[in-house]
Amino acid sequence: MKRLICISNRVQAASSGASSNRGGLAVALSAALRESNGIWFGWSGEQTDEFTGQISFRRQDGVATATIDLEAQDIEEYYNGFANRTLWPLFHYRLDLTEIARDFAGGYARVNQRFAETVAPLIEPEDMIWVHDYHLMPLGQRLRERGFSNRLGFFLHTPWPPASLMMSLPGHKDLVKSLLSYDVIGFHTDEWRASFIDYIVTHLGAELDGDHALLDGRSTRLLICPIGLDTSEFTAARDTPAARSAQSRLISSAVGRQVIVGVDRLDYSKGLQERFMAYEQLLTTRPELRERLFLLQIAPPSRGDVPSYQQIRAELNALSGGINGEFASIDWVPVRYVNKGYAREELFGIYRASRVGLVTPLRDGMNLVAKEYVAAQDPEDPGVLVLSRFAGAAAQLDAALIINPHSSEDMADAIARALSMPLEERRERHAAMLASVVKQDVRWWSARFIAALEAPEPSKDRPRLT
Ligand code: GDG
Repeated sequence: MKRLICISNRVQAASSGASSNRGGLAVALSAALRESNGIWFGWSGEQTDEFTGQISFRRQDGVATATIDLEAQDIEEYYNGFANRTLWPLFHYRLDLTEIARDFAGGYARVNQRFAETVAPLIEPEDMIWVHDYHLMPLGQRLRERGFSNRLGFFLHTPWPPASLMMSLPGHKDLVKSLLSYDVIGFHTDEWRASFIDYIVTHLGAELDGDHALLDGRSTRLLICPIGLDTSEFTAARDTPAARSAQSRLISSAVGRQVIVGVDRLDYSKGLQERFMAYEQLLTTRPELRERLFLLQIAPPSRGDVPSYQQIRAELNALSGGINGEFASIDWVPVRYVNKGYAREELFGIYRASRVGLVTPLRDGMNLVAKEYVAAQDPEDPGVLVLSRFAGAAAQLDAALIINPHSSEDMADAIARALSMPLEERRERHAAMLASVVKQDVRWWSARFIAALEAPEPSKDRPRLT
């Protein structure tokens, strides 16, 4: 297989055991890179006084990494700005939180140019290049402009928003057009791909030939490629002391009460306020359940420099405090709200000890927590996954209890149903979901994307502009 160069905003090779709040991308990419013997290039997460483009090479947990430091202005305008205050909310359908500023757009263009300049000397003619996520959409075009004719792929880990929302972004046409410099673009679901196709056909005049988009003589394959879990690595946690200890601590502290668990980065896309409100609805309308259950919400803070994240944190503090103040008794706390991360092994034990897994984002590209919850269950006595229809994962995990997170009543009904679900139905639903989690795991995902990247063009006659 040809050498693979992965490029993403941050380089955080996965290391099991460490307590962290690494995103799904880190977990997935390390597995893919170890197998392909590739290089992972990106920002170190460090700040430098002046950008030099100097690369630090390391080997982290079996993965070769190459990182650069960025200037304070880059971090503010590109990362905190355009990536996290403009594109992230826009791509999660939150126009109300989308901040438009020319400085942000300028910083985004500058850092993408810097990525292209610094990664260029590492690229050999035969390498395949796989760029990740919304931070680096124009990078493919910047590399083409430098004369690279390598196979170039891009994977979007978030949803793709409807064209009507995309149009609120100044310069949207150039940005989307730049994506068509790639040979392959991967999406988690048919829904995100369909939104993209709608945009490029309506606003760019692109044509479709099967799953290829054609524009200006270039052809780009639009691939549905749902990310999966490193299922075997994750389930290997079962017999570790950390998993056993977390599981038994949670069970013994529950003193017979049923555990409902949520594990999410503290992010407004995850629907945490709506989840707390639905739980409050459950306790209000079903008093017989009080004292017989509790909600454990693990929510490690993320992107704390961004004002909307500070605000959601304050709102969640108020909501959880309000529920506890209203319903707690001398020996029962209805919400255990924890703003810190746990090691993956501990998470395994926590999922396994929980009767209900609540994954209720308002919008999510995929959501790996849903798959982790399924993988961690005891197949003989599994818990029940309550899953938002707006998570990409719902397209695969349709044996979950699928809910609308905007309806507290809908969610409260589903939690009540999950708590009283007969064993046989739990087993059936779990078996169906586990089969999909095992079959379409992270190796399946990376192999599918890489196969598309390696595949020859459908028509050799079609002129290609570089
Ligand atoms: C983006 C997309 C897409 C969470 N708390 C702890 C912890 N985590 C881990 C989870 C899971 C990962 O973080 C979160 O992944 P998600 O997929 O749920 O969400 P995002 O971070 O928003 O990821 C998403 C993903 O990219 C991949 O394409 O699925 O839709 O938004 O693995 O377990 N890990 C540890 N301790 C914690 O406390 N160790």
